[in-house]
Amino acid sequence: MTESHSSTDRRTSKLRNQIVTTSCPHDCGGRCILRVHVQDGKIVRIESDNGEEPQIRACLRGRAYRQRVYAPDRLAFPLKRQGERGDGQFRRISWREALDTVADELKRIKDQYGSSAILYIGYAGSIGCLLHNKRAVSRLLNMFGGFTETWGSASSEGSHFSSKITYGTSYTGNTRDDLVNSRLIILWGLNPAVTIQTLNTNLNLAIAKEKGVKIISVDPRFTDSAATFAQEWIPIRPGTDTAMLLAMAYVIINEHLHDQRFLDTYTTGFNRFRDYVRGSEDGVAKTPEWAETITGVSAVNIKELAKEYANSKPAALMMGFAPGRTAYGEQAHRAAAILAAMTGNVGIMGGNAAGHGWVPVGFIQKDGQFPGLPEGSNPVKEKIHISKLWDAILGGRAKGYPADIKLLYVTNGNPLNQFPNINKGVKAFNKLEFIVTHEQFMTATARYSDIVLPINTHLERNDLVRPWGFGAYYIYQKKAINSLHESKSDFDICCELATRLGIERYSDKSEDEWLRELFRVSENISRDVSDYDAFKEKGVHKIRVDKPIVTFEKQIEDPEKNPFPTPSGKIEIYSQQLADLNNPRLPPIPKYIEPWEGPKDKLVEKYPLQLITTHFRTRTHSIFDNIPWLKQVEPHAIWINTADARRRNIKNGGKVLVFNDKGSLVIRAKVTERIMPGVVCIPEGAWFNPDKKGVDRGGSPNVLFRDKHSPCGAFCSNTCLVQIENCPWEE
Ligand SMILES: Nc1nc2c(c(=O)[nH]1)N[C@H]1C(S)=C(S)[C@@H](COP(=O)(O)OP(=O)(O)OC[C@H]3O[C@@H](n4cnc5c(=O)[nH]c(N)nc54)[C@H](O)[C@@H]3O)O[C@H]1N2
Ligand SMILES: Nc1nc2c(c(=O)[nH]1)N[C@H]1C(S)=C(S)[C@@H](COP(=O)(O)OP(=O)(O)OC[C@H]3O[C@@H](n4cnc5c(=O)[nH]c(N)nc54)[C@H](O)[C@@H]3O)O[C@H]1N2
Ligand SMILES: [Mo]
Repeated sequence: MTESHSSTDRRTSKLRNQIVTTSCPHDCGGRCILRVHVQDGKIVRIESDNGEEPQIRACLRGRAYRQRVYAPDRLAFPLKRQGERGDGQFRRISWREALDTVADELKRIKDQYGSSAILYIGYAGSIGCLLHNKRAVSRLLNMFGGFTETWGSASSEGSHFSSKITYGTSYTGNTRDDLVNSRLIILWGLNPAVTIQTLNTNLNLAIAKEKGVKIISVDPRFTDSAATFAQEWIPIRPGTDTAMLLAMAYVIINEHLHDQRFLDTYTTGFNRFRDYVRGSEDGVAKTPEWAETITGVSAVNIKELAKEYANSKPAALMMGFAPGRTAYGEQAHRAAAILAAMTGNVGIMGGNAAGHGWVPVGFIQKDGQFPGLPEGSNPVKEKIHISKLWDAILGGRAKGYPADIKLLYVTNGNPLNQFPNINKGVKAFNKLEFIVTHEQFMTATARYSDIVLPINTHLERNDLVRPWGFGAYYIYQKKAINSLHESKSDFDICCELATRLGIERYSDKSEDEWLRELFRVSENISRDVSDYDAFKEKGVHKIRVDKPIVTFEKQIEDPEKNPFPTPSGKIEIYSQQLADLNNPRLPPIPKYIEPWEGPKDKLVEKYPLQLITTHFRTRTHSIFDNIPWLKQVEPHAIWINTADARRRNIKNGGKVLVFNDKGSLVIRAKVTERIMPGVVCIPEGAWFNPDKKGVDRGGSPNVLFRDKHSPCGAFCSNTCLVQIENCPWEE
């Protein structure tokens, strides 16, 4: 009895000893806690947070991570291309040959064409990690003489831009525990039940709902969030949000429901906005009837929502990033922030500034930036927008772009799949002299590369992980297993390349010394948990807050002492900075500008359906598309309204061809009333897989998108017109 008891103890303690606390740092809105069970150096199962409240519980992707680590198609060795670019034939080579080749090509291109001929695309793959991320290569290339950089956030340039103009900062949010203090919550293009936007958004929406807070969803789709939390769904045509928000402002002004004292004290330029809304500037009053013809939302619904919002203080107008990822999407975010100011919902508990929504918690430096490997400065100054890369590569200086690109370096991203106009991207890739990609899988980008270097996953290395924008915790990402096969981290590869490139000072620290340094420069953490070793041991630290964090609380309480960080010190309804640009497409007050590929574009005669591309439950962008467990959860399919499907004789589950002038793809149809007529939706991130005719069999929507950004630089992944028919070649 005693014996068997003690052997059980030994067994359980052995198991317990091998549960490693770590995280998932891909660019999803989560960054959760993973508790990884390791036996004999192998991961046997993955659980999530079972510690103190609030728990940071992982979703299905984090819990399925074991299948990603041990996937049979995981890249194991350095590879060199054999056949044509894209046909997938590679040969295993040694690390020495791979690194020599990359170093030699970098030197050759720099000598022959200058540093600007090197384009580096580092994106979101391990964006939550402070050390092992894209900065490893930008640091290396800066030390090597520089490179052509990209600009533009694929996520939220529209929302960032609007918040910086209106409030002077992207830190405009309240922690999610404040949602219970609202009387009304509007989820505007926000679907946190699927598209994670910081953990505990759902928990707090559920608590708010139980407490009786009214929740309304404004979205072209009846989302899982609408189904779970909302009392009302208002479908709206994509890219037309500004018109509806302006009409709401019209109603609020007309009925004198705006908070004039708030506007007088904290804002500047309201009268200019009021004049535009009433029509004295352009002769068009922005009435609900005007907006109805643009948005498809009835004038009655617009009036009701406007009045309800203005009369329900404190109310939280919560903007997703999706409305900003449209042709003139920045205008929608500007208009929303102004509605929040007009109703006095800024800087109060239960309110919401309707801005970018970040909260200043987590690993943040004194200057508001996230800590990371110091990148140094880039001698090459010009940058190219992520939507214009293919044109820049194809056209070069002759077409007015800042560089003639010859070499492409990719880490932490799958740009061929994730950036618009894939077919043009393929042409651009084919024009380049050399492409190297650091990857974990044979993505579309890797398949078109010359050298592919295998990268370990975050379960195979130590790091610090920061939450996504609004989360109040820090994670020490502890290595669970050794690097599989011959994989290495981006940082380790760069250390080895530095030697070959004659760069001596690339790194003077070990992994742990760097992490200690990044911990030290994090202004926030030093206040909370000052002891690195204790934090490392504990693995996770949740910030204790007695009450929700409400940004701009100080500005509202004492505006004299605490101006907003804008040029005027006030919330800028009228922006002199924008007026100075003198660009009618970036007006100083938000305006409705007719979008390209919108419902009124002539192109609707050929391509009558508006395509949106939402984030998906089973993927983080293109990550996890190859994971069998996740494939079973929800199939990749295009949402199409029953009426639109009937007209085309399309059946639920049938294969359809989706096409326009830029490309075509095959995908299964999900025929549903949950999307409004005239709009279709393909979840982003499916793997591009063209057949011999050039039709994408993977269903990657970026084959259909125009490579054009909004005036402020927003990525327009919800602005696209397409046609659909039953797939002509398959039963
Ligand atoms: N049509 C459409 N397109 C979109 C969007 C959309 O909504 N619609 N969304 C956009 C948005 S918001 C974003 S943020 C972008 C994301 O764009 P990307 O960052 O290009 O997308 P991911 O698929 O996350 O690609 C990350 C890649 O990094 C790899 N990776 C993971 N960890 C590491 C690592 O440690 N090192 C290296 N070297 N690689 C690693 C993964 O295997 C994966 O292939 O996509 C954008 N594209
Ligand atoms: N599961 C999962 N979660 C993620 C990610 C992921 O890949 N997978 N990615 C993370 C990243 S990097 C980002 S940037 C965020 C993105 O976060 P969001 O941009 O908020 O997410 P989306 O799913 O693209 O869109 C949210 C909702 O907006 C609706 N919508 C689309 N176009 C419009 C429009 O023009 N007007 C209105 N009113 N609604 C519209 C869609 O139907 C959808 O329900 O998500 C993060 N969370
Ligand atoms: Mo994103």
